[in-house]
Amino acid sequence: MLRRRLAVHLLAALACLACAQTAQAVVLDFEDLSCARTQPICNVGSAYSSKGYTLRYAPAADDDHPVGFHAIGKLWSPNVGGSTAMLANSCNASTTLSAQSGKPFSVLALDLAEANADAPATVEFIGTKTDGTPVRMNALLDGKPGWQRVVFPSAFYNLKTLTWVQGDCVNNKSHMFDNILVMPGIAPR
Ligand SMILES: [Ca+2]
Ligand SMILES: [Ca+2]
Repeated sequence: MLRRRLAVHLLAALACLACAQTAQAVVLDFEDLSCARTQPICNVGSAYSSKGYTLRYAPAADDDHPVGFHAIGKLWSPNVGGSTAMLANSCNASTTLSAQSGKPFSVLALDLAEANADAPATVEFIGTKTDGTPVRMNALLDGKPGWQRVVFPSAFYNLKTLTWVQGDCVNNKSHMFDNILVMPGIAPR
């Protein structure tokens, strides 16, 4: 009887754990940007907040006409599949993700695609750990129209910020992004 009760307790605890983890993980999917439902591309400003996280756009230092983030809709033909996505819409602009709570967060995955379906591109991700240490990873876009999923290694858990830079539009073409899977920081073992 005791053993059975223990098993029930364990099952309940495991179910709760799974429950809590799914509840805490969120996907930033940009589907709330309604202007992209009727326009191929629309300006959404220099910051976007959703589900406890914020993305900030910063133009390159020499950019005289920064234009901010733009939502990309299904009418934008390189957006294969047509799910609303996000574009830092100027060359060398950076995008920085942080948690609104100011607490550490973990980035698990996101999707990238060629913004103009034109050429391969490299996107460098730079995470900043809570102690200020940087972690880096490059993602290579294959140059073919359509989305690729980037899965981050555990070095990208427990970040203060995650930054990545738009292509220079000359040697490195621009990308758009969608479906950022994030969750609160995972305590190191
Ligand atoms: Ca989307
Ligand atoms: Ca592609």
